[in-house]
Amino acid sequence: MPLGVHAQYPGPAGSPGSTAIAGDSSIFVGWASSIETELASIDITDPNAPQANTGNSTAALGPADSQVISLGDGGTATLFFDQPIIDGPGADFAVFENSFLDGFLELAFVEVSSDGEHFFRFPAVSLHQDTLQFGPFDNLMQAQKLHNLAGKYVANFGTPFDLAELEDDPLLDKSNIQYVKLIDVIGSVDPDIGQTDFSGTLINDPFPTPFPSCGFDLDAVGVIHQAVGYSKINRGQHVELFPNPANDIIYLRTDHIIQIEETGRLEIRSLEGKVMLINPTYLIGHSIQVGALNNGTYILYFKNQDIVLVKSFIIQ
Ligand SMILES: [Ca+2]
Ligand SMILES: [Ca+2]
Repeated sequence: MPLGVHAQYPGPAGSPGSTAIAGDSSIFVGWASSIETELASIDITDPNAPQANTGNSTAALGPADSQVISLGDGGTATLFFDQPIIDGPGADFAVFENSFLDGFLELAFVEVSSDGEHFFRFPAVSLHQDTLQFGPFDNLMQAQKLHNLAGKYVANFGTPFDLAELEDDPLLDKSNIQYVKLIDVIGSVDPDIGQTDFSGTLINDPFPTPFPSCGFDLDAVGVIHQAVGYSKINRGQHVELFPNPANDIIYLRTDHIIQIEETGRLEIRSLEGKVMLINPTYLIGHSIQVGALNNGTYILYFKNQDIVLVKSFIIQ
């Protein structure tokens, strides 16, 4: 058993020690406010199979209500939030699926990102056997054999995720999580199609499921710990570094719709986290001299009382 893997994990909603969180819990301080989806086939083994087509993507926004969007085999949904998610004590957000049986669970990997480009996956664990395929009507799955996989709990109960379980990385700012991405686990135990948990075990979940509601059915993502007081321009898509790749000079600028004049602390760090440049009074839009940096990838942080920005760029 690899380091960090337990013999078993918390059991189904309602059982002693379960970490399932009811959708109407006052622990939730926010919900996803926008979404992008890439829906996939209802049967990845059938080239003629249609896309999953249950629900509208807006069903995943706002509080858990059992209205869902089905992702299909390997489909994805990326969610955005009005305020960044931060790493507070214990779980920081929870994902809701719509299973109605403790033994029939459709699973998804969960990834987070600060910049919209670099995503970091929670180390998923499946302790189920990975040789005998679970079918859609077997009802044999057990929540206590799953960890860091969305869909562990039935409808109206969120599966919690704690950012502290992700390894530290200079490209991930746990005080500024802008994006949560869900990737349907295909669930096949055929190694050519299936997907593995962090220890290399194939993740067995009901397969195939050639129905319009195939794959992970995303109901909602609830926020437990969020940054407060940030303006909306902290969304990665509203700011850019130009030119990128850069050579001598780079500009941090906002888009033409949201032009702002904000002063704050600017830091440029190497991928190893070493601070290469500091300007405590940088005004957004002004040039940044980067000619002294060696070729490579760097991360720019901009922070004041209203805004946190994290963007990577290349010097070449
Ligand atoms: Ca946490
Ligand atoms: Ca919903």
